[in-house]
Amino acid sequence: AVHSITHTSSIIPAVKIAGRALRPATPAENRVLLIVDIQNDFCPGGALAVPNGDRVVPRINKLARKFAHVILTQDWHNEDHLSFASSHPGKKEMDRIELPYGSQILWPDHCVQGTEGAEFHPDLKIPHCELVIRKGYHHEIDSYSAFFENDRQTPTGLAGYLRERGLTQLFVVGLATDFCVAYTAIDGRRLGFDVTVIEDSCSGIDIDGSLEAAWQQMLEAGVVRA
Ligand code: VGL
Ligand code: ZN
Repeated sequence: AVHSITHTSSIIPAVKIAGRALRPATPAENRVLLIVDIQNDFCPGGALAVPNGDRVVPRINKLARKFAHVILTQDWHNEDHLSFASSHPGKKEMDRIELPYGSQILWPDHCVQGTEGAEFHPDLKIPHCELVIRKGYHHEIDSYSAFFENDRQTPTGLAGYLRERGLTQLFVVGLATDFCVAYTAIDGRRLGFDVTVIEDSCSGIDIDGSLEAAWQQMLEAGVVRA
């Protein structure tokens, strides 16, 4: 099996997470770094700024250099997306509404396709990123997870990509811990991937205890907190 081969001549340094050295990366390796939504609108000054959202950027840049495989996600909404409070007269930001797929928090307009707010943070430097998964472009469905829209059924295509390429160990970082990171990590487990969330390279929104609840759910799903 691939995991039992010892590679001695790897040019890519071994990854250390929480002080633990993992196997050195090789062309055959199956680890992938999934970087969630490092976009201007989720950073200070943006439309849906996550506290300290930009603080994770240099950490993620550094971490990414140790991964042979890196994938980015990009929240990518239509202008009048149903998850925006502005699409619901009489509602305000952070109100909740019921949609066919469940409860939906109404967000400020953010990450609108083609806008500067939807661009990746300018300091994010991941030249070897091999795939960008865009999500949230179906008008009536929000999409937190990199795998499925919030109906938990409409796929983004990421699972197929990972399976076809033999990438089975996911390391998830980015914004926001309690929404897109958590949904991605939990769906990854549901689909049978090994999932580790690297906490110091994430930042949360934390609405009504959502950060603690998200960690609880991630741990219950078998996500490793590193
Ligand atoms: C996100 C709320 C709305 C996220 C995206 O990236 O966590 N949160 N859209
Ligand atoms: Zn969004």
